Amino acid sequence: MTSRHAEISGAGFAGLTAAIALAQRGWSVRVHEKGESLREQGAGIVLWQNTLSVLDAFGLSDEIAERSMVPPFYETRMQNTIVSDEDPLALGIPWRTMTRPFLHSVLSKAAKAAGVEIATGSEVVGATEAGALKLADGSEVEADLIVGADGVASPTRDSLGIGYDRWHAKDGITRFLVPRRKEDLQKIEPDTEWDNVIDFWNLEPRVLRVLYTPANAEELYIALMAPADDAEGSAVPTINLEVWTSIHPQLTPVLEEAAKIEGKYFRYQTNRLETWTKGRVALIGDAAHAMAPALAQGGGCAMMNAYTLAEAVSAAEVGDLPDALTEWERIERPYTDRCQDRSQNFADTRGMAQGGQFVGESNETALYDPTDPHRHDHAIA
Ligand code: FAD
Ligand code: 3HM
Repeated sequence: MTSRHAEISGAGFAGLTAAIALAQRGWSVRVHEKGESLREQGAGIVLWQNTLSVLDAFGLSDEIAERSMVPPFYETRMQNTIVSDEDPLALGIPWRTMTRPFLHSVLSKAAKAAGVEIATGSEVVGATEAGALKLADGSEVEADLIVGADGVASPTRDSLGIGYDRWHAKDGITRFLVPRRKEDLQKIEPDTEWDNVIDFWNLEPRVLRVLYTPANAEELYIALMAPADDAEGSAVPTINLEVWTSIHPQLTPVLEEAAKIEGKYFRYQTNRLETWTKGRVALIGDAAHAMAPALAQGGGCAMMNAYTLAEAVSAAEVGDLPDALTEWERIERPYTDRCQDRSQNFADTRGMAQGGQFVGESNETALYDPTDPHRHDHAIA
């Protein structure tokens, strides 16, 4: 392949995954990250087959395994009664929990090792269909391929005038990484397997849900969900400890840890774009398809689409890239659209409180394997 060049806006999970996949296919790649340093501020993340297969294709599985977990069960409780205990592995769904800073550090290290140039403190203000990124310092850089991976407020998307519909759900979430405090939790509930993911739903007398996700031996990801119109439940930067421990007293040790940290409340949001591509520009990740996190697939879809994008453009002639992008969107996007719909529906109905989530169509995205050349033959369509 003759030398090809890509300029990417944003060094989140989407931008870094695209960068690695392109570099491994012979592209020269530069990523522009507006942050002064390369880091991911979020808390925890759950990855499934659709992203674990990408990490495996990158040769990163061993490194990921060093600081992540496969919890024994995914437990769901309603008003503190267990409604389901599911083992995704036994159901044929590979999964793994970890912290977001850890995943980000593994990807950024791999990108650099693959020869990707990462320019920090480089803010993108827009793009052109012909194949250029416009930078905040007034300069313009050209490429065969432009990738807009600059998140939910994407300037790449907005500069091209790509419109979108947006839905908000009534709930939102505040996320923390805290010490596990497993022994203290065991003193309170000795019979509980505190290595499980436990989704503590509480709908009465008020909607206050805690998603408890061990991320490794030391760190716990806890996500506190409350309706946006509940001023006490959604209070930040410091959570209302009294309110949260009154509903979830068995989690007091870790809620106390969360109360020491400044949190941000995110209202659930889905964005549906009129197109993911324009000319030589492709949008991936939250720039293209921000979604409610119910199915834990925002990062997952970002990474699987970044991977298939790299594969699609590498298989095409440079002159045909705009058409190749259109075809990539036609083939790959329906999986993400359906995932967005399901996640938004779970967020609207709070249906995950019923437990038993690993059934039927809900598993479609988790089971998707973007590295499988025959994936479209046997996917649930
Ligand atoms: P981002 O992570 O937003 O990265 C964008 C990058 O672009 C950033 O580094 C930013 O600094 C940079 N940038 C922005 N503007 C510019 C600019 N002008 N110039 C240059 N750089 C710029 N997903 C999962 O798969 N599993 C989960 O368990 C999960 N849990 C979630 C829980 C919650 C509460 C939420 C809200 C989301 C969750 N997600 C989860 C979704 C996931 O976090 C996102 O979908 C994912 O981080 C999107 O990655 P991204 O790279 O597209 O965007
Ligand atoms: C991992 C994960 N799963 C579900 C949600 C949710 O329903 O808000 C959030 C998450 O981070």
